[in-house]
Amino acid sequence: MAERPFAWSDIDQLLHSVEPRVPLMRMFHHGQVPEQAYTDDIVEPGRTRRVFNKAKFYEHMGRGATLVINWLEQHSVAAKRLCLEVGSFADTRTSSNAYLSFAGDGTFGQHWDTHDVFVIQLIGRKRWRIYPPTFPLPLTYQTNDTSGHTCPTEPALEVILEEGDVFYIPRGWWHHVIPLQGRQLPPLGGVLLADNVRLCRSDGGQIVRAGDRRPQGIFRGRLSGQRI
Ligand SMILES: O=C(O)CCC(=O)C(=O)O
Repeated sequence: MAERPFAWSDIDQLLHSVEPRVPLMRMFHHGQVPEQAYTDDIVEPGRTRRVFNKAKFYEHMGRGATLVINWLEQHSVAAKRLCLEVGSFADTRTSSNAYLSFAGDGTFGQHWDTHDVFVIQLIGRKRWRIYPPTFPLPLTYQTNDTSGHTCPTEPALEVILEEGDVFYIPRGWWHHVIPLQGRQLPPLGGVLLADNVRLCRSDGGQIVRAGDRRPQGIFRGRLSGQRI
């Protein structure tokens, strides 16, 4: 990747300019953390504005919480570019969520998603454990928590995603994500949600699109770094 598509200054800017309100921003730590636990409503001339309470925010994050920013592309040109790049590659609609963690045992436990996912590791590193589907190609309402299924014990794959890695997971594959420390900056993962992705494969480190079939499995590639 020629340059970071998303820098810490983008996050600073976003956390400063966008009000931390559900559903745009949510904090998770073994379940959803109430907004009041890390934000304040301040009275300004003519309006009340919600802002992060820095001390409480860093306390939660330091203990292992994750901040999830939904529909990131609505607030960040860099994220919009990534959505366009992946959407044009996969020939599908995309939207994006970002997962910011400093430490801890992950945002969610083992789960599957009902949409295809392109993970882009934006900053730092995360470990992804992937397990085979027990309910292949679930529809929107066929979520893991209502299914009665349990995650297989043996992962099909374990990968550490580094900055610039792109990782594709078809819907229905179980996964569990852990932020890794040890570098200068805490990890930030971007997840692009995609509808109806066609078969993709990784070819010598490059992602290529191949044919007009359903996705067959997971793959890992690199961001092209090209600008749209
Ligand atoms: O990066 C993360 O912390 C969690 C991402 C995830 O599990 C998901 O998008 O389904």
